[in-house]
Amino acid sequence: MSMEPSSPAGSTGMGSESGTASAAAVAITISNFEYKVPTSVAPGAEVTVTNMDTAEHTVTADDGSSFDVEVKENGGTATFAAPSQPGTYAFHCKYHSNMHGTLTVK
Ligand SMILES: [Cu+2]
Repeated sequence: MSMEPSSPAGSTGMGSESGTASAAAVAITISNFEYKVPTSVAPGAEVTVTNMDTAEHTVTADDGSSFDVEVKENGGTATFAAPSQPGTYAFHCKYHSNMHGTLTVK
């Protein structure tokens, strides 16, 4: 019973038809101590992070300044603005040093 359906609530569409916020809204999901990150996000896009784990996590840019949010456990969310400069931004969790991800802005 631990397998999730592959696409529970439309964060993976390639711009097919999903309504209002066309290019801006993107989502990162944290579950099982792993980040699930979109392939890329637009510069300055609003990124919503949802934490499905039972431990609190953070999304903290390795460069220490691009973004840094804490995300409460059990479905908590946090929002940050993607960097305005295109590039590849590595990030990590402050609490779990084995958690890493990459945000590609372009
Ligand atoms: Cu963590």
